[in-house]
Amino acid sequence: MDKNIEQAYQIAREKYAEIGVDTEAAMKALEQVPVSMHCWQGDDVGGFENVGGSELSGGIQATGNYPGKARTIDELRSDIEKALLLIPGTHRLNLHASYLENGGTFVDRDEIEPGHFKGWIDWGKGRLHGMDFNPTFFSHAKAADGFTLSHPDQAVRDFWIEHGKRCRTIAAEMGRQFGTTTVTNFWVPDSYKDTPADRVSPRQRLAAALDSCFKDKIDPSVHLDAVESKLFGIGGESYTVGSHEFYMGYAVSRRKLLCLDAGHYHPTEMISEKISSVMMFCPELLLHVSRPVRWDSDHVVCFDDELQQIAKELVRSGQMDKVHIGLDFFDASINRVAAWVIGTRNMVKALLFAMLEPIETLRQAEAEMNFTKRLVMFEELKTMPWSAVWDYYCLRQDVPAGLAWFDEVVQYEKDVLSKR
Ligand code: RNT
Ligand code: ZN
Repeated sequence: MDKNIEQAYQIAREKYAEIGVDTEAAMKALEQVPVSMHCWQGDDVGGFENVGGSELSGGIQATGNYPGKARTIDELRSDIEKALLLIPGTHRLNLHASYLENGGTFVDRDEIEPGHFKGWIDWGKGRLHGMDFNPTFFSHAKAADGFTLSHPDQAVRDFWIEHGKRCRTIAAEMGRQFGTTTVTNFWVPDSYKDTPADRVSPRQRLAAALDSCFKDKIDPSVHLDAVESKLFGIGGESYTVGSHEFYMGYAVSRRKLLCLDAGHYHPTEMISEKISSVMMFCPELLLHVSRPVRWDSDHVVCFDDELQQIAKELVRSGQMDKVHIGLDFFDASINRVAAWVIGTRNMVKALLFAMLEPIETLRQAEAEMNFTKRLVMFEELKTMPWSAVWDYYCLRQDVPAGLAWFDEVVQYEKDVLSKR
């Protein structure tokens, strides 16, 4: 262990002890929290349904053309392995259905089976805490007019319902194989570019279609369903069928998980503010931690105010067992492995920062209406030596502290990515 990091940690430990915070307990708690890293940062959401990936549609966009994008499942796995080696803790992988292994023969969305994901599961065992899953309701001919589960044509809806059902079967198999619950997240792009004449019917169709998808009961210890709302997408600016109100109501009435994506609200609306309410009324919570810049731009997650607030809300809830933390960003303008590492390390770092909060003292000040003390403490906590605890945690978890992880990514780019 690096002597400076060790010494800095000892000092930090004492400083935190002075304010009643146990750094060892915080690190122990942190170890228990897996983050679900999304596969789609590695290939700009292209997937492997078609050779070379599919053209991205559904109102989401990956911009940039940084060299070295994963072109095959093996390349993607190799990139994920590299990233995971640089992130402290044991984490999960979040897969989309379009990342199936079809052996080179096209398999349509209504035909996929657990076998198409066996390679992923076998590869993930021993590496991952588990896997999460997503039906892919975009980048497909049957979603070309912007509608899937709420499409007016029953045949189109049935196609997508079948896809949703099959995804749950696949996900349940993942949950069984890993021995941890797989969360399957339903996000559909269904939306209108311009003002609709009928806002009601698509929503009624979406609710009915989701009910059909979720008809079969699955043991919650292996599988849970989540639904994700959105404000608008590119080309669907005026009306999104699955709005926040729609899914909040749906999740509460059907006892499903609600997925809060940090980029799916009005620019000044923060998901950190929503977590406490959602957790009161939904059985569990899924997050898509992302970073919106002016819109749902899916920038790499930074250690910014909102990320810190999100982590604090989760930790303060005291219900981490009911929270599933997923990431959702895709930046094709920088080294993609670095993007994963930056965003995922930031998420873990923010959780540690939150776990180093003397929450009882803060709660007490608040209960006594001592808002001065509350603000004084919040401000002082920002410059406590939490980064010394972070560095120490990284080393204890056998991953590089500080900038050293980046040297490894640079080397990987030289040896592997630049040859693609
Ligand atoms: C789109 C949603 C959705 C996707 C992924 C790829 O706006 O955020 O979660 O980003 O499913
Ligand atoms: Zn999302």
